[in-house]
This record gives sequence, C-alpha cells and structure tokens, in this order.
Amino acid sequence: MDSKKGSKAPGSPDVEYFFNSAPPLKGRVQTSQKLKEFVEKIVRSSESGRPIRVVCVTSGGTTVPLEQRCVRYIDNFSSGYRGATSTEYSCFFYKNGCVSIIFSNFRGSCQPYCRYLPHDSFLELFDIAEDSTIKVCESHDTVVKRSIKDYRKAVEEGLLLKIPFTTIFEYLQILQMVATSMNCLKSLGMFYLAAAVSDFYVPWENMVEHKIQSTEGPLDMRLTQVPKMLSVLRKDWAPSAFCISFKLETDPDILLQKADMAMQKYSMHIVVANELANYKKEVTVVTSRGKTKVCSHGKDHDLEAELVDLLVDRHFEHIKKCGSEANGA
Ligand code: PAZ
Repeated sequence: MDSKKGSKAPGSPDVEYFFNSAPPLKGRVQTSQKLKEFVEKIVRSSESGRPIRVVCVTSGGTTVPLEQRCVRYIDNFSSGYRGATSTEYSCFFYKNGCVSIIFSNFRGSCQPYCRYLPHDSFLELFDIAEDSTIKVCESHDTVVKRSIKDYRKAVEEGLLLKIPFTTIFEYLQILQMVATSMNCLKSLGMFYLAAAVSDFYVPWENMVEHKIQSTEGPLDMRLTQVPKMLSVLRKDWAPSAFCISFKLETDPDILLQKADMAMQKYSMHIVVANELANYKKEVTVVTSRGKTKVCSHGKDHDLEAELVDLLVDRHFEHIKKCGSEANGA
C-alpha cells in the first residue's frame, strides 16, 4: 500500500531491504540469549558423546500489518496443528533425550502436548469442589495429567524451546536468529517449516502510522513480495542443516509441479506437498528420489506420525552422508 507519499517501495524482492526496514524485534536480546543457552547446552551434550539432533519447527500463520499502530492485518487459515503435532512425534521418533525442538509458533496457535485437551472452552476443564477449590473435571483428568507431564518433561529436560511470533517481520527475524544459532550443529540440525508464511507484505516505511480511515474512500493496496528466504537459509544461514519445507495449493493440478519447483529452486532436501481440501488427510513427500504419499487412517490417527517417522529416517541418512563426506568417504 503506497500510503506514505514520496517513499519508495523496492522494485524487487530483497532480503537486505526486508531486514533493514523491518521494525526491530521486541525482546531480541532475551530471545537471542535463550537460544544461545539452549544451543550451547546441546553442543555440550554432543561433546560428551550424546549427539543431539535439533529440529526447528515453524508453525501457524503470519500476519501482515496494514498500519504501524496495527488495527488491521492480513491473516491466513493455519491453525498450527501440523507443527504442534509434529513436535510431539519428533520427540517420540528421535527417542526422547536425543532431540531438542525449537518450536517457533504463531501466538495463540496450537501448542504441543495440548491436542487432547478440549478445544471449545477452557472453563469446561474445571469444576469447583465442595470445599471451593478448583479441580479438573473427572472426564478430562487423564488427558490433562498426560499433557502437563509430557510438556513439563520436555521443558525441564531442555528439549523444548518455544519462540512465538505474530507478524511476518517477527517470523523472518526469528527464523534468521534460530538458523544462524543452529549453524554450529551442522547436519544435526533440521528445519521443519510448516508455518504458512505470507508471500506479500507492506514494507514498514510505506505503511501509514495511524488507522486507515474509511472517509478517504476505497482502499488501494500494493503489497511487496516477501523475499524468498528459503534460499538464504540453505545457502547462508545453516547450509549443512536438513531442510524440509511445505507447499500448500488449492489447485491439485499444480501442486506437485510447484513442490518440485520449490525443491529445486530453494535446494530443499524435502518438500511436503498438501492440498487445502484434504491437508489433514493426505500429504505427498517429494524428494529427489521420488514421491511418497502419507495418509491418515481415520479420525483419531494423525498422519504426522508416519510423516515424522519417515523424515527422521531421512535426517539420519543426511547426517550419515554429511559425516562420510566430511571424512572424505
Ligand atoms: O497449521 P495447520 O495444521 O492448520 O496447516 C498446516 C499447513 C497446511 C499450513 C502446512 O501443512 C503447510 O502447508 N504449510 C506451508 C504453507 C505454504 O506456505 O505453502
């Protein structure tokens, strides 16, 4: 949207422009410190003979603010279920203790270890006992205990670090920080980029400060293309990490072709292709070796179980391959 007269929108997508013109990330110093401590702890464990894999899972949508003092924004449909569920399965398939997850998620989207809790109302979880204390309803007792236990274990053992974002500016600044912190882990790092990231945005300097007024008539918007950060992640931020991106389309006729293109263009190791109409029931794992369909087998079965199992195997192969390359094999 060209609402600030005289300011120049960049003619082409540009990574440097994006980062230089983005509003500073709130809490950058604290986030960077937390990341540093998290990764250092992992490196220490790896040095003492217990190689730990680190998976950065991105999850949920991103918003594109339309005003600097944001009242309105562009959003998307992503619930964060895939990222949250995959986080839990990753802990399972790598075997607890052998993987740490950096879970970067859209604020308010699904969280790991919460998927068995009721979605409708938080208040339905609780009852007031006769002595006026609050207790969990008997019907939810088992799932609540299990969620608390699994979640606390993951956090206390340093296996889960959550870094939330809301806007596209925050998402990409955080991804850059996480990726550069994980670079030292080389092939032990994996990126599982399930977040639905906006392809278009309004550069901060072109954005009006105050709420857009309807009295000014119809709204003409010009959105700039978000630079393709996947290439930067692969080439500069964490070149040895194992990278999986997701591709969502609504038109089944172009889905696999777009996934192939994404794999080649951004040098992804794997692209997981899914179609909006059935993304909870079926995905296609696209690799240079071919395509594999992964399906859900019913209402109570998450396809993420098979998906993560397959991806963990591929990550181990990648680690092995990088190890033999480093040893000149
Ligand atoms: O978050 P969710 O479980 O509702 O949806 C997951 C998904 C469809 C956003 C994910 O599988 C995906 O395809 N992410 C990438 C979307 C894209 O930018 O193409």
